[in-house]
Amino acid sequence: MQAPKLAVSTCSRTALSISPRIAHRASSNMASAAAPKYDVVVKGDPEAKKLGDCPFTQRVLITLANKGIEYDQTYVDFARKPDWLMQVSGGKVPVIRQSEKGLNMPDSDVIVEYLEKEHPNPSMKSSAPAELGASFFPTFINFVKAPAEDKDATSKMEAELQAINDYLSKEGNGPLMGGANIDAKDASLAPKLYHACVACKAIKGFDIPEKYKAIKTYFDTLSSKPGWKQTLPVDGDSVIEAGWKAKVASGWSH
Ligand SMILES: N[C@@H](CCC(=O)N[C@@H](CS)C(=O)NCC(=O)O)C(=O)O
Repeated sequence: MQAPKLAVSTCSRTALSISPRIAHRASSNMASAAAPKYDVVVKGDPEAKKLGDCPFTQRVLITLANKGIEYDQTYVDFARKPDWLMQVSGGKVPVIRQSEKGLNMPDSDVIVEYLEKEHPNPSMKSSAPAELGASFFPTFINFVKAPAEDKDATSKMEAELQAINDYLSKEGNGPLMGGANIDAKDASLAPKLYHACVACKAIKGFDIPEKYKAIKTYFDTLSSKPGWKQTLPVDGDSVIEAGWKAKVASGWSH
């Protein structure tokens, strides 16, 4: 995990009130009623209060759910980003806020490290190798944008998936990176891997869980965990699919 990149900053509370918020019950292991509640700024539909597609936000939501921390969500329509979000994070989500502490913290790397320090139980520290999946997201983006004849992009993508599949299949490992429980590696990697499964099937006709059995088991196991389904886009895989199709068509790079 990287060192914190950004200091905690404050922003206008009047501006914050314009965004609809919705409460989330993370799990049965609730924080005490007196504890200040986190508000997570997410991509989504502020009118319908629907969570959209962002693997970095999902990482933070999974972390909160897994630690049994109650939170609200503030939905931001990316076509109409509020000024306060531009000031706090340059327009990116996730951001976590806690009005009582004047906390406005962007960047999932920083946020999950902060949550682990503030809420050490249950620990989500991972014993999986730091390098496992470290290049997965850029490799996937390169692959999903590449023409079918780009064999290099294909073999790099397959190597990433094979390494993940091999690690999960090793005796004593799996079904999740954290074994039976979600750990920090799962919270970080699973949303990216899920985006890759959906986008690769829709755009490249490449069915990842079909080819890599431990990855299939991985998602079957995640589905039974609190904090997985509730942190995926409310309108389902079509949202992820449409997002990646638009990114590929625009020549986007991360
Ligand atoms: N390094 C950041 C990346 C966050 C990020 O890129 N979020 C995307 C959404 S998934 C975003 O807000 N992009 C701004 C935009 O598309 O306008 C983190 O880990 O939180």
